[in-house]
Amino acid sequence: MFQKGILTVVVIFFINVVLSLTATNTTSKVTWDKYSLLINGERKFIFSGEFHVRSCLQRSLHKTASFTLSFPQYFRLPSPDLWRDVFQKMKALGFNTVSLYFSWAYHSSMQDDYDFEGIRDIEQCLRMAQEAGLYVIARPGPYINAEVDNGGFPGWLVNMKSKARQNNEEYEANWKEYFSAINPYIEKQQIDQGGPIILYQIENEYTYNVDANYMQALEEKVRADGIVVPTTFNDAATLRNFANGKGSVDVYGFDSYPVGFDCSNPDSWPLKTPKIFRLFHQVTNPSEPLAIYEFQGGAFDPWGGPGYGSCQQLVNERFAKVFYKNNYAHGATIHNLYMAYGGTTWGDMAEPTVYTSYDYGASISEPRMMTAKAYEVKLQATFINTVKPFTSTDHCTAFSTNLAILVDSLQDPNTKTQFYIAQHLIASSLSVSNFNIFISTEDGRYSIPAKKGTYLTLDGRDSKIITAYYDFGSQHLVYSTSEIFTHIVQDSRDVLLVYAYEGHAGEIALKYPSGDANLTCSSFDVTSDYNNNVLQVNYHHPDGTNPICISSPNKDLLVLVAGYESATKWWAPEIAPDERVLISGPYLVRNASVIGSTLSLYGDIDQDTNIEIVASESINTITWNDQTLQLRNTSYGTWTSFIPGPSADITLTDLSKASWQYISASPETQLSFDDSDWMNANHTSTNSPYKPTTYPVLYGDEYGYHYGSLWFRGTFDDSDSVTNIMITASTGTGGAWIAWLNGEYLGGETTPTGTFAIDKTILNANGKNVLALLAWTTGHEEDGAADDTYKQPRGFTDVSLIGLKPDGIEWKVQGNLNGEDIVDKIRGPYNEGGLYGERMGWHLPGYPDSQWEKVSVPDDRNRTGLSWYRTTFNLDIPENYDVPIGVRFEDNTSKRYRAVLFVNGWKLGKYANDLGPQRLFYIPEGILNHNGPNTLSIGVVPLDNSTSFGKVSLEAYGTLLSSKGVTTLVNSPGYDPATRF
Ligand code: IPT
Repeated sequence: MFQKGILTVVVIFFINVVLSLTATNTTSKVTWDKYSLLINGERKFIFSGEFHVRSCLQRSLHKTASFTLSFPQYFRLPSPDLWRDVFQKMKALGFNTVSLYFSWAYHSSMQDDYDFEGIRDIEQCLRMAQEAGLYVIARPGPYINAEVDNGGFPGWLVNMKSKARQNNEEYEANWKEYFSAINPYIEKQQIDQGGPIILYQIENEYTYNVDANYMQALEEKVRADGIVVPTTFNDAATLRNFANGKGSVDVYGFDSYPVGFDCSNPDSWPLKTPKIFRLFHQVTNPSEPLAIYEFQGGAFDPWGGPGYGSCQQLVNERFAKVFYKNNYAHGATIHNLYMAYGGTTWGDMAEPTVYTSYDYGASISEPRMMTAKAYEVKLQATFINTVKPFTSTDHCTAFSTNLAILVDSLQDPNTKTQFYIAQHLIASSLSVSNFNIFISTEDGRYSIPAKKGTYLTLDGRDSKIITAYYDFGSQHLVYSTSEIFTHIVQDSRDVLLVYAYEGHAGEIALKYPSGDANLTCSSFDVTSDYNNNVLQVNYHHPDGTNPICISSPNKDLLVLVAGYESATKWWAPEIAPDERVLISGPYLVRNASVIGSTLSLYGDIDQDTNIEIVASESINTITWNDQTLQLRNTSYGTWTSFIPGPSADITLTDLSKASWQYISASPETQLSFDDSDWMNANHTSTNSPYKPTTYPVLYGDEYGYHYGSLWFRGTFDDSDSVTNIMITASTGTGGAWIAWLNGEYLGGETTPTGTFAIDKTILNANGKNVLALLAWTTGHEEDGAADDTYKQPRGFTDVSLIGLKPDGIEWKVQGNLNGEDIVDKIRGPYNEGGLYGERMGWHLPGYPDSQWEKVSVPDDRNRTGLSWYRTTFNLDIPENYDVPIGVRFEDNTSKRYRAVLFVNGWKLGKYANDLGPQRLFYIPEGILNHNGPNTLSIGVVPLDNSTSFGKVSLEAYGTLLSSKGVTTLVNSPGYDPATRF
């Protein structure tokens, strides 16, 4: 058995070698081998093979380059200038790559019709990523999941007879149409053409019901379209799909979400971090780097869920500490966080399980603000960027003195630098553990920390990377029990910044073979000991950052010892490749540059901020956002200064005092309404695998209406015998529907079925009767299992009028104005649904609403049916301020109503007063005019017969003095009567 196992591994290994050697059509600018990606012919981090590794039990693989994260789906931030802001923030946090989904649906409302302009300008998006200094992993699908409607398939695909994500002619013609439209943009932005794209993902988590011929066909098309960067694939888990054999990709990887998606128990962690990755990699694709193409960066939250605050807590900075470091311990060198910035699932883009905000509890919050996790990610990414040997290591065994602690050790075969990654064996453990670890390096064997009575400490849910046998600047580090943030060369001395939680003991050992070293500037309790050429320094991590100056015969060293909180405030922007300066204090340091003797810093400030700067002594002027700073010297050779925080008085219009226009908005419910220009809903069969119980088919998609609310009107005349109406709707989780008969409210339901006994007095015996049905939909399902689930209908599957003669009813249907041939090409397919106000353009700036009734909001009147409110307000946010603003709804949550929120014509919120959890809706600057007039337009959909409408207010998420630059207004066309009919 054992031998057979070995044989299998060996055979798989050789197959892999052969396959990677035979890979063709790829650019020489991005290649790979078992160690790493090579970009532009060079390993990002150099090491020289896997041999001669003393003390390593297993000789393994890996390591390089990319520490990546998933953006920001450009389609979730409809304001292109803010893409730049998010990219720059990601770069500042230490990422070097972003992974970008492209959404088929976002670019195609109608077959054969593609749009890559304005907010859909992916070329601009890719350029901005590159300008920010990021590589890109392109993930165009065709299927993307991503909690978007249809998993990214366009609405029109729903009517396909054939199965999606399988090899068949109909689907193939469709995805080829899309690939032919999008691939030219991706092709041009590949690295070999000077662009940022280094990898191209085929499909997405195509893991169940797979058809290798389909994968193969996608790859052939991609190559035929001129894609020359390596192809990748993200398996849904460690399942080996398309790692080898037909349809396999160049660099296989997998996804992992160890705490799942239930944010309602935000402190509940699994007992263990994933333990399989290293072994899985060795068995599955040992000739490629270990790639985790999606690792948990947050979680999504459903309608009625606990809200994104809880997801932020579930996937908090502690999670990032423990679980990301565990991945590194397994050898992951392509490590992509999903998401790092979530954004907004605006309009009708969402699939049913998520609501408008897609904050995701990610590192950068929906309004583009920093979180505690962002700062933790910065600590890790800066370490990875700085300490090169970490990117090329073999795995070794290591031991601690505490059975509760698991230690993985890694060694770079070239430099012999070692890393000991310590975590609690029980990942969820809350206990604090003290321990020593045994290390064995070229310097010797040690039990660290060496100082009696001190220990390495791990708090509950904590993990540390301990570095040993490491050369930096002119120093040789024997080991450090404090974690390294970064190090720089400051002319005549080296600077090392280390951190741990406040109060933890730290011990640094440095080799000074040519003589003793002295401590010259320590302002806190530090002891040292020089023995056998090794200087051992001991201290406890303080509340702030304290210096230890070491003057030695080789080169002086400043060690900055930080407590965790203080460490998170340090930034280490590059001023040249691998040359950094250090700045402590600011909310964000976007970038830094040196020209002559001036250091120019750009960043954002949230409050009065004391800063400290470590940079070359040749610098004599330091500017912050182009303002010269007053500098003071510290006794230990750094500068301090002060940056005044935001001082502008920012008051937002009080909308409860504003004048609003009001109109009732559901004429479709009335018997007299003229629906003669509506489409007949008369299909007696459907391609959908989800067949209705009653006919005709009352699915919006069937008639080309794919997004948002849908109206169906059924007219019948021999009505005197109708006694009951039984209805089953299919609106999606969190959806709702309402029925009216001859203008009388029958009921509004949040469950699929409803039965209404019909009071004869409502009916027009021997006259015309109209049953009007409104479906408030929450989008189409995804197709994660490749089984056509995305074709679940939106509309009604069963409308039974008990007592009506067969075929006694004629149906009409109405969705968004003009169906697939959308009227508003600028805002695109997700912006409008089928509500009367949406069809009439009541959401658009400039709609002539002066004849509407003047009211104030909250509006206490009880009313039947839908209504619409409009108001305008001005903003005057001062220059250089970043003040993300949202619209908040507040009401008694027992009132059952839904609302659509439009700002300047853009649908930026779908609100469910009865469900929540979202009550504050982010309106991105650019859509929101921060210096001028704005139009707010709200359609209210009461589910009950009478409902008042609650409070609406403007709210700032924060106030930053910012270097993000000017955000240009997004083209937001106003009302044009010629297009509305
Ligand atoms: C993974 C998808 O690839 C991604 O698009 C997104 O939907 C993510 O999940 C959850 O937010 S699928 C994985 C959970 C099996």
